[in-house]
Amino acid sequence: MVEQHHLPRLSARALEHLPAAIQRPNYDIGAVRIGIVHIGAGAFHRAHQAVYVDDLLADHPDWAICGVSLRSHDVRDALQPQDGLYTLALLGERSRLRVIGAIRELLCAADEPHAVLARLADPAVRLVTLTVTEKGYCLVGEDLDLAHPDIVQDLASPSSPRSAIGYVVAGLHARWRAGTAPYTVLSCDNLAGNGHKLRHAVLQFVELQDTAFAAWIDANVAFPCSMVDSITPATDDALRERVRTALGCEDAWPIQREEYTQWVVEDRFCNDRPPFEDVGVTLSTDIAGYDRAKLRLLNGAHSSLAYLGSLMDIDSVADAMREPLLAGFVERLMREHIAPAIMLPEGLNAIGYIDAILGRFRNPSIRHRLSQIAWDGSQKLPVRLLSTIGESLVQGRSIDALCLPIAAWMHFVRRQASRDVALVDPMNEALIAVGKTCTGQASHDVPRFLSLDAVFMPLSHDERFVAALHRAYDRLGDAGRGAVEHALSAC
Ligand code: CS2
Repeated sequence: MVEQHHLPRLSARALEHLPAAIQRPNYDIGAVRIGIVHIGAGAFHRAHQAVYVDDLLADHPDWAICGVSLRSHDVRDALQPQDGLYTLALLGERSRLRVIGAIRELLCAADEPHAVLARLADPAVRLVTLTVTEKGYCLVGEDLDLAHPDIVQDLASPSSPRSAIGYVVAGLHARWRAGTAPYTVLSCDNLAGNGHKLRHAVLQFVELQDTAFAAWIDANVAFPCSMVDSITPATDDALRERVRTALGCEDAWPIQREEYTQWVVEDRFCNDRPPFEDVGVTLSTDIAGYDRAKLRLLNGAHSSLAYLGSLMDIDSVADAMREPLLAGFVERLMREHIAPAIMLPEGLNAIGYIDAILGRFRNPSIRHRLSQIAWDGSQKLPVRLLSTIGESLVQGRSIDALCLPIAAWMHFVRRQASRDVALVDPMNEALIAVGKTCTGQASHDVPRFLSLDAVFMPLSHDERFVAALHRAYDRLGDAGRGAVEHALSAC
């Protein structure tokens, strides 16, 4: 066994003793001021938006971040004792480590709601960003789910919110009452038209509360859309050990991502904005095309690998890309079935974009587990694959290949249910209930899945879709490795 020496904790004081190869903040972390509240301070935010902010704080010190977790105190408890600092591993041909200082305050809303509300009311805060994942928006279809328990509670007591929407609204309410300028609300989640969806949900919520306040939001608050992209595998022991050895410090929660990163933001802010263009963010007036390309191609391919690969007992994306049948299928899916069915942004070359995605998936320095991508299928499939299926049907295109990963998800749910393994999915209970009744026969199982309106409406009424899904489900047979390979070679 390797002897574990007691190492000092990463902290402001430890910064100057770090080895020279470790990049660190090029500004005084004690001298910057909070201008952004971020809701959902998980690994993706810390690996993506916080890094752009870290790049601009030396010249623009009033845009530091207050990172808020809605429920869990894990991030706060890990990072507060290390002065908010954490290590980011950038994985590429020559991987490197970097200590990020942009998050200057960490709050857990469940434990300290008043501190969060005070920050949101602070006029120095001009921007609120969110990464709360698809389910954090509490939507059914395009609308706010008024039956969602968190929304029910927040509508009943708006001054002590629980949901992200509830906090965004409570902060805006304090500013409206105080005559303070509102903040811009910027969604950074993988949802098409994320800003439009968030705005619509906020207005639906507020209209039930106070129509004058709703009119003020409608006229004064900007909800720009954004597209975020960087592959961020969950932290594992190998990363912790690497960081420990390289820094000579203990970091309670280092994170990792690929070197590649992209952030496209709609340039529509209502109260000042960071000079994002100086640090590599693309500001655009229309980001719908970028959004579509990324969600449908990269994320659509990712979810396909996740479900088909899991049935084949494959561990990671890079491993999946070493399986010729699976890699070939996903490449055909992107080139022949997704790209031709969607409108790409002007100037984006589909061939090059898909080549780059395939290269990123093959990156051998990254172990991105398929089980991580398989989370929240009920939320991801509609935006990633079912939307493309809907458009392909309108265009009269074949949807057989696109239905294979959907059928693989159904078999995946069935398999987990038969093994009594819970799914990481907000619809876990409903899905496991369906999975438990499955027999493996398409005629029996597929209609049961299709009755899950939140996932399949409006497609479940389309006969062509229903028929193609039955075929795909049957094609996957017993959903063992051999059957999946057979189905992949036939598609
Ligand atoms: C992945 C994404 O976990 C998943 O569902 O598809 O997190 C993906 O890695 C990112 O969107 C890449 O930008």
